[in-house]
Amino acid sequence: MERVRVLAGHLTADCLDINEPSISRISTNAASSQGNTVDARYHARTGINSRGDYEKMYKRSIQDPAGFWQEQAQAFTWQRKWEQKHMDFNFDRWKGEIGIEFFKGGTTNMSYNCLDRNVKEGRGSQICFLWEGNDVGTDRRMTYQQVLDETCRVANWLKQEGVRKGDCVAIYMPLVCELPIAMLACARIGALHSVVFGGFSAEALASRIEGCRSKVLVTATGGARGKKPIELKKIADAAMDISKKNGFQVKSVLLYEHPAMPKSKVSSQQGRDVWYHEVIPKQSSSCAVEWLDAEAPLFLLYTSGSTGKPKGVVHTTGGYMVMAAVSTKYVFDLQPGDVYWCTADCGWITGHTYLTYGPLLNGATSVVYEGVPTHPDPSRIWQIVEKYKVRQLYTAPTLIRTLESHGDEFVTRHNRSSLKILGTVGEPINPRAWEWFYKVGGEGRCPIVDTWWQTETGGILITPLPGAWALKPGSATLPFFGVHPVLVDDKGREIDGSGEGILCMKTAWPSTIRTIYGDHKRMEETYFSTFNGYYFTGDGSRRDDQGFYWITGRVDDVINVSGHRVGTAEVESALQSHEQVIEAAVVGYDHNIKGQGIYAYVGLHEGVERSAQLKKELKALVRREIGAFAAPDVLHWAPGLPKTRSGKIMRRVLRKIATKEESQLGDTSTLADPSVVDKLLETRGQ
Ligand code: 6R9
Repeated sequence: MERVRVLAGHLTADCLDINEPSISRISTNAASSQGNTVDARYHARTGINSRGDYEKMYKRSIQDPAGFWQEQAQAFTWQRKWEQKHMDFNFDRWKGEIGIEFFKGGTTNMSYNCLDRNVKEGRGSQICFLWEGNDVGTDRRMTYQQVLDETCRVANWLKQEGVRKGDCVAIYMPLVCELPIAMLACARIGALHSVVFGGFSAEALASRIEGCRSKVLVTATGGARGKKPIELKKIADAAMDISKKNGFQVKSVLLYEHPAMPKSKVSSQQGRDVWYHEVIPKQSSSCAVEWLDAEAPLFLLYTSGSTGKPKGVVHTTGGYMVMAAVSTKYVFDLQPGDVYWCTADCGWITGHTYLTYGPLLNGATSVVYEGVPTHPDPSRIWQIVEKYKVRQLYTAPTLIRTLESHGDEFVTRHNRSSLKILGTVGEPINPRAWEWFYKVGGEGRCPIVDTWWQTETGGILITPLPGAWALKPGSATLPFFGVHPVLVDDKGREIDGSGEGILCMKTAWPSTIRTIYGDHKRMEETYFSTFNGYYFTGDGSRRDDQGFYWITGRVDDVINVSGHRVGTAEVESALQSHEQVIEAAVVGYDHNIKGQGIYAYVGLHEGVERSAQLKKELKALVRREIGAFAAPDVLHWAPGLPKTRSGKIMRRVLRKIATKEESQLGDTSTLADPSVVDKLLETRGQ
């Protein structure tokens, strides 16, 4: 991956009103700026087949967003229709509280629209989930009717346990059908789900359970990913113990027995834990839906930011539903009955919007794969594509790079003629990986939709529409309907035409983040105070003369590891919790496969030996505190950290040392002790 980082010297702290390190770089993709064009032919069933078709609809969506979105919303079942003036938003802190409202006055239900509506429309016997287990040969299929029945049973059990509208249910599950079903069951009764990715540690799970005071936890004995089974229940138990010490007690646990981790191998606590297979089949398979206000919260999902603890991003019922449905339909040209596969886990936003809600709202068949894509070998993905005749395949650049590194033969041995559209998400895709995915994965026939969006945006905001315009590898191209991106400079002034700046949104879209759970002020500060009047994405971007957006990556202290957001502050705080550590600073660096890797500088107390064993311990500590994906790739013993006189760490210097670009350190005259740099260079590689 060839990337050139350009220091954004003009982006200073003063004008941004945030700390110096927070916005420090804009990187640009040198190879892609050439703008290689690829014209993948595809005829979309949505009727959007040219840039002209798109422009017409896009213009309307911007000129009359309320009218546009209500037209889109009509495809769904609403128990009560929205009011005439149903849409409103305020992105201006001077005018008052930040707020977003769509379909005001309307009532609907997500679970109804995903399940009952499909069954009523005759898709009861159509496959809803095609589940594929980690081991070849383990699979399972569930029809829409079966998913509806099971959702009702779980919903009834939740009600029986006292879960009510507005309560929060934590879900810590492997990627089995019961995971999206648990989400749908919550949605059915108006409870918020908070899905915690199965790769998170006990500490991380505990803080999420406490964060939303989940009285109920849905979990499993374990899961299977790759060669070794995952001991989920053990981690869940540890998490509940931690929460108990913190004064919060989970009342009931719904425990699913995963075949990879038999019942006999886990402990369960009487009075608190119940077995899924014992209690759920006894429940009734019908459960009336709770009709909810369009603005009632649907779920919260924790995500990492540049400071502090992860934030519980809240999405609401009506707007999120419409955005999920409409974006899935247009971006993937998804029609009822299509076999569609999103490789994400439900623990991330992509698994919410594009594995669960989006495909079901469109009556599609969603492939759910529990295992790792290279298990038992790197042909697995393509074998699954062949097995289920997948039409749309939506995945992440980090996976594409991994597969590419194993060579073409693993791909070409499988029949991929069913594939029509490929998609990527999570991080900027480098043109080389794009071209490999296009030529080898998609046989040079399938457009690639490089979709840019975030946990906070709920749905895709910048993306190609398949077949509508020629693509440029590395560019997410144009805004989706109803989305109004702008690039701003350091002073928050909009940049016209082509140029480079910070990506912001000028107006609200239906699935705009509504709040941070329990902390509205934090949401206002995080997203609406950097540039007043705009939603601040935290990403830099370039716009070329065709109006195409080229996302250049985060401009804040968030590291994107294999498409997963890791906050530097979280990793630092984990490292600092070790008694032999005095200070720690973490930066991202370019990594061939992961996109970005984690580089940690660690300062030790006087007299502590810098040993390989301690490095191991520290990595394990991060794994335990956050999760394996956040463990530093490189640990650098730091005799000191480069700090300004006011005590702020100059991360730009740390980034340069990490990438061996010390000849380009820039101005270090404001460092309190400039000799720190030399000392760091001496300890590099130790
Ligand atoms: C959906 C998701 C969001 C961050 C985002 C950006 C990066 C996502 C991208 C992309 C370039 C794309 N990102 N898609 N960068 N091109 N197509 O990933 O949500 O986990 O919240 O991450 O991921 O930096 O700000 P989330």
